Amino acid sequence: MKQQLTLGLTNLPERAPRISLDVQATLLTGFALALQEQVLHDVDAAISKAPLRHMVTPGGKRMSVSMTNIGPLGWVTDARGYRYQSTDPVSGSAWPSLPESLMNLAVTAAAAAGFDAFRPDACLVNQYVPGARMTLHQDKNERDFTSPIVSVSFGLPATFLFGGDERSDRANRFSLEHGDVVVWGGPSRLKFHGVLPLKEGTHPLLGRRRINLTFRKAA
Ligand code: MD6
Ligand code: FE
Repeated sequence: MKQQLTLGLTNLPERAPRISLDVQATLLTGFALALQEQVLHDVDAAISKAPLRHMVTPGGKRMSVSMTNIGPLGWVTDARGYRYQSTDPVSGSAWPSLPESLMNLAVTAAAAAGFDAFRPDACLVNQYVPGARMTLHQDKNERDFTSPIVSVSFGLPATFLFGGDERSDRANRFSLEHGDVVVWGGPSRLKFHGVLPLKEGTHPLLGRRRINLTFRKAA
């Protein structure tokens, strides 16, 4: 009887520790949980130096996701286009430096997915509130496509779309939850991907938002 009760409580649908999204694209479920406290503290500190802001696409659209950067290079978009630069256009100062906790998370996750030599020089911070989304896109402003991208999710869950080589290719859907890490590279590096509008909710640690960190080798 006791066992049945215990089973009833613990028998929730568990997610596999590792889910393959595509060739050399791996979801490491919960990989960032062990490091979350220091990482989230360090991300907060960086955001206080280089605040989150809604950037504008070259076509003039204000993005629903607010962004900032940590590390030697930061991804920006404005009327002049998409690019990486070493300074924050809002302050004119260098982006906050990449703390050891973040570097360590990116390097160990990449290695766990089979990319041993990954050393990021950029970390883009994306903040979603309910309703915010990221339309299908490719990440192709980096100079180095041989390096993977390491993507870390915290806060509210999101539905991630993972498509093909063409925008019109059918996209598979995956749930990204607090602590999940996706590593992708090799033949998957330039696949179209996006995030569906964030659903309403409140996360115990982060409240009404989702934070995504993407580590890249940009230069
Ligand atoms: C996000 N992620 O998860 C958006 N890009 O909020 C991305 O656009 C992304 O997760 C390149 C590689 C991994 C990603
Ligand atoms: Fe992307």
